[in-house]
Amino acid sequence: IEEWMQSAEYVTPLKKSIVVGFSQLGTESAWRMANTTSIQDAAKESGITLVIKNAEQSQTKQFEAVRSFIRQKVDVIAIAPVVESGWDDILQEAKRAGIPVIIVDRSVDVEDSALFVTTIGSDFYEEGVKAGKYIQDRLRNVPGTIRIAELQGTSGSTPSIQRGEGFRSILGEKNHILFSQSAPADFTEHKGRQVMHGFLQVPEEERPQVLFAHNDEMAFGAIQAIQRAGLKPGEDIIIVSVDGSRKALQTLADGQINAVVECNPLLGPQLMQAVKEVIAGRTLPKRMVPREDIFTRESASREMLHRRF
Ligand code: GZL
Ligand code: ZN
Repeated sequence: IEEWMQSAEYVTPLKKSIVVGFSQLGTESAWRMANTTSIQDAAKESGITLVIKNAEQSQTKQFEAVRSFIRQKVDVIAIAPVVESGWDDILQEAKRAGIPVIIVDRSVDVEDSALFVTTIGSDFYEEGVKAGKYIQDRLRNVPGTIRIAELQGTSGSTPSIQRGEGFRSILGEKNHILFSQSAPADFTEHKGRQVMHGFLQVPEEERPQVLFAHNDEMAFGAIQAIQRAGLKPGEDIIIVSVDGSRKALQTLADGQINAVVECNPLLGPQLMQAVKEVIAGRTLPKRMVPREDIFTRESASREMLHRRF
């Protein structure tokens, strides 16, 4: 074997690095930035070339990104889909080009699940259930009707649909629970503040006693609106949010938020592992879910020590 490797016939196989085209949906939150960083770092550590395009919340820009990856003949396409619907045609184009697709974070709602290899992302329904159970425990012996306000994420996105469904699976049917106000605020602080301000333009007896914000940024915006109305966030209005950014855990420790449901953005290592397995021709489970927790004031400071975002 030694002589053969010395001979002219033996050509060192060029270690062509795998190329992944990733359509990231935006830069709207600390969660999203941490998700992007995790994927970039994991690509570097794996020696995988990552081509990343930011769609700024536009599904059309995501389609354009996928088409550019097809033209570039990347090895694998990864997509964090801004909304669930409308993906069948573009995923058919990737399939016809023979390029495997991995869905990251949120899900796509397509007729044929063979259009993607796997989806790596949180169980958003479970996150909603955790938030609902926290409120249920917190309000166990509070008399009378409880009015709940809800700041929803991007309409039609998996986290917004499923966090709302999970939350209602715990609190929906109760007769003394009233979902007094519920509206989308796009997962941003600015919209969270605007929509919460609107929620508070009611007579005192119609004011919500609970706010479920589908992510930290909308909770931060709501806190500003609540304070501007002369109320105490975390006391006059019980607030639960989702994600678990460092800033949210600090706000939790300060008592302005009452519980934060963890949503893990660090999907990079799982994504790159899945890419290698796809390239190696192995079959993958259709769904991979990261482990997640819920934080309260007691656990905030401990969790702060090893928060990555
Ligand atoms: C959840 C992710 C959501 C975060 C928001 O996995 O899709 O989008 O909860 C982000 O912060 O905007
Ligand atoms: Zn932790």
